[in-house]
Parts: sequence; structure tokens; C-alpha cells
Amino acid sequence: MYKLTYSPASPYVRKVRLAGYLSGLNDQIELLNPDHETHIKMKLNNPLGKIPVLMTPNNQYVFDSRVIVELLNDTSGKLYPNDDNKKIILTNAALTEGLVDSSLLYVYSIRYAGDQKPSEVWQKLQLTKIENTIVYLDKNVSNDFNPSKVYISHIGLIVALDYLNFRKIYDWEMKTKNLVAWHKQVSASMPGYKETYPKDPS
Ligand SMILES: N[C@@H](CCC(=O)N[C@@H](CS)C(=O)NCC(=O)O)C(=O)O
Repeated sequence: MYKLTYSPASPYVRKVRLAGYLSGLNDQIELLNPDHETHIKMKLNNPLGKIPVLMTPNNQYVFDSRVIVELLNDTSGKLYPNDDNKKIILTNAALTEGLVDSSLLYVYSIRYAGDQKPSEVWQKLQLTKIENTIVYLDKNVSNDFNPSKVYISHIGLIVALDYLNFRKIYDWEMKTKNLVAWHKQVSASMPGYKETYPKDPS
């Protein structure tokens, strides 16, 4: 069995879980809650103190989420093709990762402001990156979605869009007809979509 540090709200953990579903490896991934002794040990193995960390069946620790995705792809070959499209798909996935990074930096600007007011300059910087990326994606998202060709770039975008809604950071659905249609279609055919939808820890 693989072991994965779990949090129901983490977009990076969700990405790995969806990659597990798409790889057909979900049944082999045990989710460990934050208070689980092994979760704590695994997290300590990443000096950055971040999740996700994956423990392989031969007890190797792997992070971050991008490397875990690579590992799952090495095992399944299902997350990106090994041809000329690989770089395009990984570049698209990197863009969605940046969307999540900016979203999390926005959330942390509030969470870790202590008794200070969050920096408006910082928040505006992140919101501008988010807005520019959403406008770009609405223009460039493909309208001829093929359900048999779901890759890590699709997972990344679904995770990023749902996280924006979950944390109410930016209303991306307001002016993006293409992206809204894309989300509807892709989420309906993505294995594990509902099971992994973000929620606050209970
Ligand atoms: N680049 C990392 C980012 C992981 C990350 O930032 N995870 C968040 C949870 S969603 C975290 O652990 N935050 C705690 C911290 O930054 O100290 C990845 O792709 O795994």
C-alpha cells in the first residue's frame, strides 16, 4: 500500500488523489489524517513541513505533489502521454499549479496575518495573477473535450477552479462561458470528482 498525508481541504492533496483515481491506483492509497502518527512522521520528513507526502510500498518518502504525480504516472502511464504532447500537457498543468499557488498565498495572507490587516498589495498581486490566468484559460480551453483523454492538466484545472469556489477567492464563473462549459463536461467524467471535492476538516 501507498500512504498519503491527507487533508480534505488541500488542493495539492486533491490533485494527487484524482491522479490516483485516474491511474487506477486509488484503492492502493491509504489516506492518513493529520493526527495519525504516521502522517506526522511523514510530514516531518519534508523539512518544508508541507503536504502531500507519499510513502511508497517500499517505505520511500516522496514529495512534492508534482513528483508524486510523476511516480503515479511511472506506474500507470495514464497521467500524461509520452509523446510530443507531454510538454504541452505538463506546461498546462504547471499553469494550473500556479493558479493554486496564488490562491493559497491569498488564503494564507488572511490566515497568517495575526492581528494585522492582510497586505492589500499582496492580495491584489495574487488576484491579478488569478484573473489573468482565468481570462487566458477561457480563451484557450479546448471545446472538443475527449473523455478518453483526461490528463494531469485536466485534473490541475478542475482542482484550481473548485478551490477558488471553495475558498470564495474569485468568482471565475462570472464572465467565462467556455470555462464554465469545460468545467461542467470534464468534472462529470472525472473519476473521483465528487469523492474528493474539498471540504473543511471536521
Ligand atoms: N509545491 C507543493 C505545495 C504544497 C503545499 O503548499 N501544501 C500546503 C497544504 S494545501 C501546505 O502544506 N501548507 C503548509 C505550509 O506551507 O506550511 C506541492 O505541490 O506539493
